[in-house]
Amino acid sequence: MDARLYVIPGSHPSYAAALMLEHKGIPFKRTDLMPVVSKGVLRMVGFPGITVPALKIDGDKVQGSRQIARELERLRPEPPLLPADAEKRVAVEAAESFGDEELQQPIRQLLWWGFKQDKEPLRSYSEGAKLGVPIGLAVKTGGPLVALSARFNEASDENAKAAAAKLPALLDRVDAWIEDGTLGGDQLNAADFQIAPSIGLALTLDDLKPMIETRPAGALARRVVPHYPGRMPAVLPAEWLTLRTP
Ligand SMILES: N[C@@H](CCC(=O)N[C@@H](CS)C(=O)NCC(=O)O)C(=O)O
Repeated sequence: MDARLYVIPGSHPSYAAALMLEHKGIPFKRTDLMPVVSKGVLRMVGFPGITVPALKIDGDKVQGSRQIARELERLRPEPPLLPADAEKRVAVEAAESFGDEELQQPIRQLLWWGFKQDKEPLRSYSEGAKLGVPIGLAVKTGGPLVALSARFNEASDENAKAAAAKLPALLDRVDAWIEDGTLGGDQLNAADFQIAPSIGLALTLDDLKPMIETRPAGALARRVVPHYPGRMPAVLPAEWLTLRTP
């Protein structure tokens, strides 16, 4: 199979797509894109949407982490990403949707809010990436890019504060799925590959690490993404971290 995955370094759904390609044993080439610039490049190479992960596979174009999961399952059914048992499959699909629709965004917003305070940590998230420009230069000139990405991801003070408040309840749901066996089983599934990178990314934020690392969710991330690149030193207002939305 001829596969090329378009990613933004540090992007959690991009990480999910890469893990699923590896799970299927499909070799692939990777194109690293800078945020914002990514949108134009994706359009230029013929994708209809403007977000990563985006996968070209045997001439077809698939965009979105869940769509990529389905396409990989169709192209190469073994080893599976979804359980054969109907009831288990429904549970895995529910957890996977939650990962995509509810968990990704607050973590993304906290990260971009952090870059607005200090763009230097951007460098650590680009470890090993080939961006076409020296990473030092990308970081030095990255102010407008951070501002645009923060706006694109709606990482306002208000939304970042709400994201921090929401996180404990989101982690509780992940822990409950680990407890009931939907996540973290012997065979990793599409929901594990969707959710673990989000938790892995959250663990790179020094502010969030203490509330995650001792949880089952933290152990799942350590198992599935033991070397998530990047580190964001503490930047969040302390009072945000004590808020809790049920
Ligand atoms: N829920 C979508 C999220 C896609 C998404 O928002 N990707 C981000 C990176 S994590 C992106 O491409 N952002 C463009 C940018 O920041 O310029 C998925 O799982 O594929």
